[in-house]
Amino acid sequence: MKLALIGLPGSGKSAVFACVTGDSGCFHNFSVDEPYAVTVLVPDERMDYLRELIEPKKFSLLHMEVLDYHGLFAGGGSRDSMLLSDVRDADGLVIVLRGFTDDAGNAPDPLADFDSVCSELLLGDMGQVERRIKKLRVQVTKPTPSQKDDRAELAVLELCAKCLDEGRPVSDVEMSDAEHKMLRGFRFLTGKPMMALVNVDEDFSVSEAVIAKLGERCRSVEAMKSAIEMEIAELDESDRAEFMADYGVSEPAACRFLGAAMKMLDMRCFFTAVGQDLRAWEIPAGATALDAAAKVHTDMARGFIRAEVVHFDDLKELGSLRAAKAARKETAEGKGYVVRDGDIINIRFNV
Ligand SMILES: Nc1nc2c(ncn2[C@@H]2O[C@H](COP(=O)(O)OP(=O)(O)OP(=O)(O)O)[C@@H](O)[C@H]2O)c(=O)[nH]1
Ligand SMILES: [Mg+2]
Repeated sequence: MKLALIGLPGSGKSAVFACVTGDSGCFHNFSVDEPYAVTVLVPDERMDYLRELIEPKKFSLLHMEVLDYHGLFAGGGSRDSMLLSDVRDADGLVIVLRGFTDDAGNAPDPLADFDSVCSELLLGDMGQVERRIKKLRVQVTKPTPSQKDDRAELAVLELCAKCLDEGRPVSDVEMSDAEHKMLRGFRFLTGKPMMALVNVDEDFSVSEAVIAKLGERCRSVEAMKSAIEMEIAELDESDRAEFMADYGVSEPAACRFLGAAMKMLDMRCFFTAVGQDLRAWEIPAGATALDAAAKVHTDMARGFIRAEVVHFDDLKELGSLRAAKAARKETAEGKGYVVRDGDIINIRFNV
C-alpha cells in the first residue's frame, strides 16, 4: 500500500511525515523530482495478541509506504505535472492542510487550501483525458481492429472530461466494471481515495463545519498536532504518558494515522498462521476467500479446496484456536466467501 502526502508549500507535509514514520530525513530532501519515501509497519494489537499466543518464529505486520512530496503550486506547470504523474502510483492521497498561522502571518484556511489542491488534481487529470480524447477522435475514423473498443473508450472519456470540466472528480462518473477496467491505466488522481489531514497547532482547532465540508470530499478527515506529536516522539517512555495526557493526545500519531489510512483505502486485514509464520495481509473490501488465497500464493488459489476461518474476536474470547474450534467457531468456506476484517484464515489446497 502506498500513500502520497501532498499539499501546498509549507502546509506541514514533512512535519506530518516525520510524526507518522519517525523518520526526519524528509527535511533534508532537497530534490524537486524525488519524493522522500519510507515503508512503515502498521501496528495492530490483534497481531500482538496472536504473537503472544502462538509464539511464531516469523512475524510480519502490514507494510505501508509513505511518500513526502514537495509543495504543489497553484498553476504549477511542468514541475507540478511531473510530481503529479509520480503521485498516480499511490493507492491513496493524504492532503495535508495548514492549520497554523504561517511565518508571513497568514491565518489558516484549510477549505481554501483544499480547493487549491483539488484544482491541481483536476487539471492533472484533465490534461491526460484531453490528450487521449484528441488521439482517439482521429483513431476512431480509421477502420482498425480496435475501432469498437476505441469508440467505447472515447465515450467514457468524454463523460470524464465533462465531469472534470464541471470541477468534479472522475470518481463521480458512473461507470460499469468493464469501463472501470478500461480506464484503469489512467490511474486518475481524482479517482483515488483521499484523506484530509489538517496540521494544527495549539492556537487553532478545526470547526465542525470545516470537518463536515471536507468529509463530503474525503473518505477520512483527521487533525494532527504535528509539532506536539514530534516532541512526544522524542520523549522518554516515562515522560510520554504524562505529556500526552497534558495535551489531550490519547494515541500516538502513527497509530491513529495508519488506522485512518486503512479506513480510507477501504482495506481489510486478515491473518494467516502457517507453521511458525504469523502474517497479516491486506485485501480490498469485498474480496473473497479465493482472492485471499491468491494474495498468499498463486498455488493456493489454483488448488483451492476450502478456507477454514476463525474470527479473531472469537479466538480472543475463547482464549485459543483449539477452544474456538471446540466451540464450533471455525467455519469451512468456499471460494466466494467474503473476507472480514480480523479473519484468521487457513487455506486448504491441493496442487
Ligand atoms: N506553528 C506551527 N508551525 C508548523 C507546524 N507544522 C509545520 N510548521 C512549520 O511550517 C513550516 C513548513 O513545515 P514543513 O513540514 O517543512 O512543510 P512542508 O509542507 O513539508 O513544506 P514544503 O515541503 O516546502 O512544501 C516549517 O517552518 C515548520 O516549522 C505546526 O503544526 N505549527
Ligand atoms: Mg516538505
